[in-house]
Amino acid sequence: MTAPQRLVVVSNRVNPPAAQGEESVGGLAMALAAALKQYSGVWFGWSGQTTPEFTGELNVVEQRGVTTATVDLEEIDLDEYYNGYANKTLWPLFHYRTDLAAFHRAFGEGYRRVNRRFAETLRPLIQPNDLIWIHDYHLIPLARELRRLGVKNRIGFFLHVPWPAHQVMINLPRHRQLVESMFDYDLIGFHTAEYQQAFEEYVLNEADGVTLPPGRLRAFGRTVETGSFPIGIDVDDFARMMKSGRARRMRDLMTACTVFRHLIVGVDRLDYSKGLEERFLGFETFLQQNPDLRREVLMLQIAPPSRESVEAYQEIRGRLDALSGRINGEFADVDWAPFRWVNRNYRRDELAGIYGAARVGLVTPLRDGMNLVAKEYVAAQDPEDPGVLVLSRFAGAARQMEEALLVNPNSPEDIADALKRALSMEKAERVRRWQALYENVVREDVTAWRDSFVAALADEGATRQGLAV
Ligand code: GDG
Repeated sequence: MTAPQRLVVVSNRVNPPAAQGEESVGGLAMALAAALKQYSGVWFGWSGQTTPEFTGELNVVEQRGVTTATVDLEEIDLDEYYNGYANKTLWPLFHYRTDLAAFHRAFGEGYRRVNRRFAETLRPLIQPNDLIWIHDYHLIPLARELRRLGVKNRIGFFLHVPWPAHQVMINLPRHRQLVESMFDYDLIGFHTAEYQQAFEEYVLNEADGVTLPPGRLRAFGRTVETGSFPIGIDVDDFARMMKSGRARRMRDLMTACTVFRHLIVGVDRLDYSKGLEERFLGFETFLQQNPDLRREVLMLQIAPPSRESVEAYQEIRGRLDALSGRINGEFADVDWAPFRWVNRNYRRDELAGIYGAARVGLVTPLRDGMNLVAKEYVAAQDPEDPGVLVLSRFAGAARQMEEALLVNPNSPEDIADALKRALSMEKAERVRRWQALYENVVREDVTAWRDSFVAALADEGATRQGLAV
């Protein structure tokens, strides 16, 4: 594909992929880096560092063919914007945890300030024909700030988390202002049609909006195009990784330590949205209800810590430590324990090996924009003898992965039933379900996601209407 335009990617953190063999940062970073190579351009965001006083000084680096431009933020920005409005207000709210959402004016001010700072720092890098692609809930009002500075380029936004139902969204103070700022984009992408519809419902109900088919919404005197673009994994890279020495060794190791037993695996960032407590209770219920199967399973939950400076994340760790201890205390024997709870980060190739050795992939978030672990688990299976994916119906991935065993992640009994069913499933059914799942993982991979979004954003036929610039 020849691409005349440059792409400017903006996200809170900038993570170009590491060189082959090193620990890499995941499919999304790979896809964005690949997009930048294809289109040329720049990836802009926060450096991850703080500075006593914001200067807007850019650190521009060429890393493995990708140009990154990063900026330091002040400590107060970190508190109010990143740990504050992004991770204590929007993240819990968009994951339906209104009980955990903190609403402080200072957070909102910090969020606006950082979005303004990002816009002012980014502005000089933008050339007239660039496509600008902004990512995620940290940067929702960035287009508005860029428009204020006179930027007329096409700007797209992709939301990696769910867009919540209307009644949940209106818990946010000044929700209308936030949504109004989204009408400065040309294109807004969601993972699923359900989130897209929830956004539309908000706009129709709260902003007297109207729908203008296909996929267009008019409100606040402006028109925006919306679409669903389900993100996927880098299937080719994953297949290469599965063949690596480290993946094979890890697979062999896990197979060796589960002789005569089936491995059930969960891999998640340690986050309350991932349904870990309910999952642990589901496994405990399974052990209680199936004494005859107890010695036939080992559950491994890998959960590297994340966002450790947010209190809700510290608290969940304590509760999970206690629960895992209780499960092993209740069911372990002198020569055997049913549960392994591991709080560290593994290399991606090692994770691939672990997935490959597991008879069950247990992926039960209470809410999740998409969930890439479900797709990685499927990609890692042996086509001749695949394992079974047990998946929350509240993950965006459930919309594409209906051949998984779909469960209500809030119900330990539902999880226990699905585990029993997965463990006793005949090979023919496992193969049939896996084939359908794998087909989808391959078809809707990260390249398809990237290309369909960029094509929609670049679509010259879609002219911006009513922009306030
Ligand atoms: C957000 C949305 C959406 C996990 N542990 C380790 C490790 N991981 C990797 C997994 C997977 C990634 O992290 C997690 O991706 P998810 O999609 O499951 O979840 P979030 O981090 O919450 O991502 C989500 C996604 O954005 C993309 O739009 O799907 O809904 O919440 O790739 O493998 N990677 C390594 N070591 C670990 O220990 N290396």
